Amino acid sequence: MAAALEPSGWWQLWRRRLSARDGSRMLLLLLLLGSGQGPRQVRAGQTFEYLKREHSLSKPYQGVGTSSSSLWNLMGNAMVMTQYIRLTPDMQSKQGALWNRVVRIFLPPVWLTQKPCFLRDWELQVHFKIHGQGKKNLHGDGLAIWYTKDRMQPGPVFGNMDKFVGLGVFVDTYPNEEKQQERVFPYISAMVNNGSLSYDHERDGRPTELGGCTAIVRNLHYDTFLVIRYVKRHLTIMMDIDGKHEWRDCIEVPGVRLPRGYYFGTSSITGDLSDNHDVISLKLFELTVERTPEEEKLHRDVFLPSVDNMKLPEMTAPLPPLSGLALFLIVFFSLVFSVFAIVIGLILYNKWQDQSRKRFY
Ligand SMILES: [Ca+2]
Repeated sequence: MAAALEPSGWWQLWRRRLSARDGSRMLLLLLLLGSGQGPRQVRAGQTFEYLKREHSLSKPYQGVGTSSSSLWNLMGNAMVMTQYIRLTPDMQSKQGALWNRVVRIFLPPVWLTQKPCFLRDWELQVHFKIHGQGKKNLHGDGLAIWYTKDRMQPGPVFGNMDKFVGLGVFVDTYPNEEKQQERVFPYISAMVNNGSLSYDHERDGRPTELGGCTAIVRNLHYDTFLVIRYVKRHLTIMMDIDGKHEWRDCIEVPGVRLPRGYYFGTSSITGDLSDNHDVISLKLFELTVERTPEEEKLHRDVFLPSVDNMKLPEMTAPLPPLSGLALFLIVFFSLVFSVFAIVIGLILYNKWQDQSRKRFY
């Protein structure tokens, strides 16, 4: 392990430890420590991590895509297999997606469906496999991982809608732009969108990317992983694709403002060229980070995604989404007010009738 440490010291070690890939092993550790309900302390007073089962997916995929109460919905050509979920098979013109939601909750008098993720700091670990018959650039198009306002919206961006609102991380396996000699594919890139930008497929999303790196991920005989971490508005993307059980840096962007209450999903598309795009697991960890009072002020909730020092075309901020309680209170007080108004109306009407009767006699 010591040999794997880079000169930047404990920070790297902390980051790797933070990315404990095996959630079940972590839970076992918690149970052994006699604190099955509690989090694991990663570093004194700093960061805790919890596996959030409601936003995670792993084998066996019971009920996925079939049960109405499933946490995960399938779309398009996506299929549940015993060992993986296949977003697309190695066939032309297919697209598939997998989207998370939390099961519906009854809060009288309304049913609240499709509850999204409200975590502030999180880490998503993606275990995936891309493989197929295609040789030397004759395969495509790759897969995307999403944290977005909308879910289940098919479209041209790796099988998802264009002009999305949120974060997209792309594992692009086919170089569409001929001139990109200096860029070796497959290539991982990230994009934050407030709904105003189009993903330029012909240029592999280059005009709007936050950063990226080469990731040789096709037809490997060992497991491949990607981790997206969002802590204190800092977006970090790392990968473990060399079979060494080590995270390698790919993208690091500070000042990324993502609203809470978005959905996690993954999608893929094939065109003239194809590949099998498989997802084996998605594990979401809640990271609990201490903030100074200044940071608390700085990290207030936002309602539209943005990146500091990067100008996105203006969009009008939508009204903040209503929480379940707010919705319930609005409905409840509207009902009370309506009943009250009817009663007052009836009283006034009776009085008016009495008066007109008196006048008449
Ligand atoms: Ca491409």
